[in-house]
Amino acid sequence: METLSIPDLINGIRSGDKRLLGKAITLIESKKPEHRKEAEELLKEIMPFTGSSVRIGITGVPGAGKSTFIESFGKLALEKGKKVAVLAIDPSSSLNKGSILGDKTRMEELAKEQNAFIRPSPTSGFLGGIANATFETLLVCEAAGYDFILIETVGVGQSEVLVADITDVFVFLKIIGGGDELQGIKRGIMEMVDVIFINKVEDENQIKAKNTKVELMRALHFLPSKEKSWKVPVVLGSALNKKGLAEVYEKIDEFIQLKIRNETFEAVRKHQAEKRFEYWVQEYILQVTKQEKSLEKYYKHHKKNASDLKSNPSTEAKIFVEKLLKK
Ligand SMILES: Nc1nc2c(ncn2[C@@H]2O[C@H](COP(=O)(O)OP(=O)(O)OP(=O)(O)O)[C@@H](O)[C@H]2O)c(=O)[nH]1
Ligand SMILES: [Mg+2]
Repeated sequence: METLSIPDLINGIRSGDKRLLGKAITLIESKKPEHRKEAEELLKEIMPFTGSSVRIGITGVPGAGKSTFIESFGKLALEKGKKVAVLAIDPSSSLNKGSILGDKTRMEELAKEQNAFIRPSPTSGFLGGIANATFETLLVCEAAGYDFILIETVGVGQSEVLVADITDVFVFLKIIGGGDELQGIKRGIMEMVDVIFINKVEDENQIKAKNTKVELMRALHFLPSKEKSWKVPVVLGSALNKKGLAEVYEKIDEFIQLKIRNETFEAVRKHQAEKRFEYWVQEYILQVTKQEKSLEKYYKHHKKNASDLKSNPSTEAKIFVEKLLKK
């Protein structure tokens, strides 16, 4: 790896050099402690240039059309003079299965654009977890001047929660049929969404799509509203044929404006940052522990006591932390 000073890297990022942006992200994703140190330095320096993008999470069952939607939506944003970065979050990724660059074809148009940047999901196992790595990547993209950061959830399960912890607006892509009308509701996604897009609505399934919309609206009606005065809109369209995307764009804009008026935009971001702080405190305690043999021995000892199922894990944790503090 070529050696670049952190100031060089920052200048490169700020001047729109995508290659150096990629390098900075690789640094963030690195497991090596010395890289982490550099990453911290980089993040510290770029903080003043972050915060100004709209952070959008996109979820939906596999095959719902998330990547296609991102490509079409991204191009629309580019037409409006915006810069677009695309990231993916995949809590299960250890191999490169199904992540956004795994199938290049679906975003290749966007990837060619000067004002677009696409980064596949990081692989697991690095310091800080997937959500934190994705968040830090998002920060560097903001410092590079991207106006929209689109994050595709890959895989099912906790990815929605992870993405909700780092974004401002959550878009749920729904497809008609397959008896899955209530799927999102069952999985608790309906409580998290801000905008719903029913995708693949084309000539032959207009009526079905309208029925799905009615059902969704009915379901939404029974849920407490997440944002004061916001009625979750259900937009019909086709990501492939670029239908309905302008409406989603508008709804996202309206939603962000409302959050700013309600003073929840910044409040939510602050709350998210607090959660990350708490996470990192735990992470660094573990790191300090691993650096010192005697501490690591205690750590393993108390962990073992807990895993023997005879002692209360919280008691064991407390004893360990007390020992740590005495050090
Ligand atoms: N007819 C039609 N097909 C679409 C539309 N949007 C996406 N597709 C197709 O649906 C398939 C899946 O699309 P993707 O965009 O890869 O879906 P995804 O949700 O990103 O899938 P995963 O990342 O694998 O979870 C592809 O064959 C797309 O061409 C649409 O609006 N209409
Ligand atoms: Mg995809």
